[in-house]
Amino acid sequence: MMIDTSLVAGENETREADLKRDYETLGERLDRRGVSIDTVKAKVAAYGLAVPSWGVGTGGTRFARFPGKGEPRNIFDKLEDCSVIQQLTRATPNVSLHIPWDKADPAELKAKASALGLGFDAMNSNTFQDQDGQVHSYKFGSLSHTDAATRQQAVEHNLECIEIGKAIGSRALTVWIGDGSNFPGQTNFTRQFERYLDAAQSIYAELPDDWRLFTEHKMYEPAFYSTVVQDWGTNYMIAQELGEKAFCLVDLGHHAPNVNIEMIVARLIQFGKLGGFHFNDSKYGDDDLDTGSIDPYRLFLVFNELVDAETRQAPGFNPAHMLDQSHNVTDPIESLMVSAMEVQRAYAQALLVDRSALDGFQDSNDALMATTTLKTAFRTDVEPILAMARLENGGAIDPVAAYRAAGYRQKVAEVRPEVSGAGGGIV
Ligand SMILES: [Mn+2]
Repeated sequence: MMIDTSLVAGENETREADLKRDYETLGERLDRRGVSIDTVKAKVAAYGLAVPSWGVGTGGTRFARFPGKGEPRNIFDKLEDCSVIQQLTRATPNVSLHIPWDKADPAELKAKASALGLGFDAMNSNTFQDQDGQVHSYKFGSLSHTDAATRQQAVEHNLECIEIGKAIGSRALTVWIGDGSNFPGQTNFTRQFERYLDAAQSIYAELPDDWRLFTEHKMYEPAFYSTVVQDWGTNYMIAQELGEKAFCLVDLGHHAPNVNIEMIVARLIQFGKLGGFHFNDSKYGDDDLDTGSIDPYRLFLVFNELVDAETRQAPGFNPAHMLDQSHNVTDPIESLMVSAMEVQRAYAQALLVDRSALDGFQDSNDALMATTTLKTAFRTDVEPILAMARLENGGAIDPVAAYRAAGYRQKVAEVRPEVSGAGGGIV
């Protein structure tokens, strides 16, 4: 354990009596609505999502990056930071690695993770930037590049990610490419997508039988005129073309403003192609703000679709859940803890929706009562449920307070030298 367990116990002791009262009061209120608080708590306690390894470093924009103190120096430091998030929230048992940023001896990765009580989620490949010594550049694309050797290099990188993933116990590969164009006429849309599909098929062909391939769409950036995998329609076509192990990954920030994401989620569930999520939030063009920080109602509406599918046991429904956000002005550990709890909150609220009442209002076209049914669930303060689930799982009632009291960041800053602030972009 990275944080002293007696410190966490001491922090919890000061809050436990209040929490018990709040939990009992909420339990009575939910009881009147025919909901068992313990059932909801058990589901929340069993819910886990993955933390991206790159999330624990301070992010930046294309203008600048302002590094924080005690940033992780390598994947092993990152795993330690991830384990702090899991220790205090009990919501993030898995880490999602990014290759080549996290490249290390798989045996050492596995040993470190299991010592920290962590597992590994989906592998993430990177063909959106060039690495030192790389033979072919991705400046003009990777899997959809006009040059066959460049495409082959990108395919081989993805196959390497699968190999590393097999060695550390991952069972999914997430592919996001930055391929696209910046000028009308720069590329032929059709031929470019044909090249992409051909390359993606070469990756898919090598996917182990018990693995899933997630393709992730993004409307724009780094390409600003057109993007090869720009929306869920194209993403769905890819999953259809590739086969039954291919699924669509929905990153909440990768859509145009006002797009009805929860409806996209419903469509992908209906046709058995929802692979999973990258949770974050956005306001204008940024796709990496903290989950639930801008529009928690939208997050709830997404979870409303997920709980609907879970309740009716939609065929093949098994989405992967991961945070994917960039922390520029906060301590990444604090942001990831709060975001993981926001995801759990949306899940708990969605579990409170009176589904048979909602069905009735929908069937009788009572729009007002249907939407009120959702609002009733959303307005419920489920914090006592989340906090009790954390406490009973060995976490902290108030993770941020416990983290600050432990002085973890100050401690690691003593051994981790300050990282250069030069340069912008993703780190
Ligand atoms: Mn993403």
